[in-house]
Amino acid sequence: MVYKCKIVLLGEAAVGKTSLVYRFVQDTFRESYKSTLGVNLLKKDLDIDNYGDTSAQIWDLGGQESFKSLRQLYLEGANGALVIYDVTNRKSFEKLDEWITSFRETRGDEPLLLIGNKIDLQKRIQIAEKEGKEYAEKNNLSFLITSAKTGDAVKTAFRELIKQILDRLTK
Ligand code: G3D
Ligand code: MG
Repeated sequence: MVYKCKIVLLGEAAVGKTSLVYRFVQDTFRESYKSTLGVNLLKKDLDIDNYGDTSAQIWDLGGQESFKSLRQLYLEGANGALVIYDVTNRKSFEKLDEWITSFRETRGDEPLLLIGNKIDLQKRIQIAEKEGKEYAEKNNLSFLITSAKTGDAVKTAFRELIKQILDRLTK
C-alpha cells in the first residue's frame, strides 16, 4: 500500500518555491531556475512515520503566479499546500491573505503550512520570526522558517505537511 498525495506551492513570484522543491526532491540549490511557463511537476517517494511508503506529487507554479485563472486548475485535487513568503520581502508577506483565501475557497480545510523562506539572508530580514508566527497562529497554520539555500528546515516542512495530509486522509 502506497499513500499518494498532491501538494501545491503557493506564494508570490521569487519567494523561493522552485528552490524549495529542488532542495527537497534533489537536495540541490542553484542560483537560478529558469522561469518556466505552466506548471512544474515533481514526484518524491518517501517513508512517513506510522504510514510507510508515500508518494508525493508536487506542483510548482512556473512563473505564472499572477494569472488567477490558472490557480483554479492548479489547486484542483490538492491535498495540502505550502504557502510561502520571503522573509526579506514585505510585499510577499502582505500577499499571503490572497493565497490562503484562494486555497480555502477551493480546498476548504485541507492542511496548509506557512513558510518564511530565505532565513539565511539574516541582514536583510524585514519580517521577524515573531510576526510570521503571530500571522500563522491567527490563521490556524503550522509555521516554519526555512532556507532553500542552506537546506534549513526544508525536509521538515514537506514532511510535516505530508504527515498532516495523511492524518486527515486516514481519519
Ligand atoms: P519562485 O519559484 O518562487 O519564483 P525561485 O522562486 O525558487 O525561482 O527563487 C527566486 C530567487 O530567490 C532565486 O534567485 C533563488 O536563487 C533565490 N532563493 C530561493 N530560495 C532562497 C533562499 O533560501 N536563500 C537565498 N539566499 N536565496 C534564495 P535569483 O537570483 O535567480 O533571482
Ligand atoms: Mg518558480
